[in-house]
Amino acid sequence: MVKLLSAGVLIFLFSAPVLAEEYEDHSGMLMDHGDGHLMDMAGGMVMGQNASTLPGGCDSIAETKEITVHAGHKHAEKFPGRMFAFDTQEFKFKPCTKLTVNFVNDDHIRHQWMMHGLPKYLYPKGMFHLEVTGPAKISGTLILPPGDKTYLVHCDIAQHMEKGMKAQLKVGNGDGDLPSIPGVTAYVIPDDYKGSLSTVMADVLAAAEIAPTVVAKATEPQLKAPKEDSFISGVTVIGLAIGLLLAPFLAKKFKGMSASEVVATIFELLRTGIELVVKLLSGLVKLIMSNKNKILPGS
Ligand SMILES: [Cu+2]
Repeated sequence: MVKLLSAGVLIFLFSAPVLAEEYEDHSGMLMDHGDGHLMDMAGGMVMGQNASTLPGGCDSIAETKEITVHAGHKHAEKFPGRMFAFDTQEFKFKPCTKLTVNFVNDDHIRHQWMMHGLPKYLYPKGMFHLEVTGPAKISGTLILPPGDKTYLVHCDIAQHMEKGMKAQLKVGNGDGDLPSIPGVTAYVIPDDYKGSLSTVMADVLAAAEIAPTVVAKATEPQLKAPKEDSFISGVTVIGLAIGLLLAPFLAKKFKGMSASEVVATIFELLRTGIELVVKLLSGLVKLIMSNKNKILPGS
């Protein structure tokens, strides 16, 4: 019983730090660098902060709103094929709203809330931007411009928007929808889930079995090719050799395939072939290098 209890206590002690994720709050740590640019030493950043200057066309602040937006991998789980996402993909506010965004980064990497297309006389580069390495919170305030317009909100860290961290913020009625907003609008490049992993792997393995002989035979004519500039170059010979060798195999393989499937298969075969050549070459280089190292100390 005592053993069981102590085991329970141990499990609790070890799981406590995992359960209670510490979120660093950057709001009180920021230093004002002017022009709405705030930073702290821990990597938190706010750009385009504006809590007081009315954009042209706004007579007064229409509304004061505050939102909390989470960013992280777990919010993308409901969007097949996406890696990152905000917890909300669409926002709507009245023109001239004073908006405070509390940005919570749930991941252990860097994320941004970056809004584009704002008037440049008020927001540097037309951006309002919150950025922090998580898990952490950071807050910023801006005053939305007048008029109906849809603004892009995204994370600009490489590939994070492409992988799902994209949203739209409509002021008034907005002026349309942006593409590839997870759960809101259609993807510009839809994911292709045709074929299971087992069929894809079978193709790769089949290609790998054929590739060695192709590479071995294709390199032969190149070695024997004459050095003078002839009409049929070494490259042509290799191309012809590969083509001739592959033709019967491809004809069989491509039976009943659509054009796009044929192209995909060709590229897959090429990739496998190139990978094999690279592997052979790097193996050769390693071999030469290791021999050199053996000889040098002795000589
Ligand atoms: Cu990100």
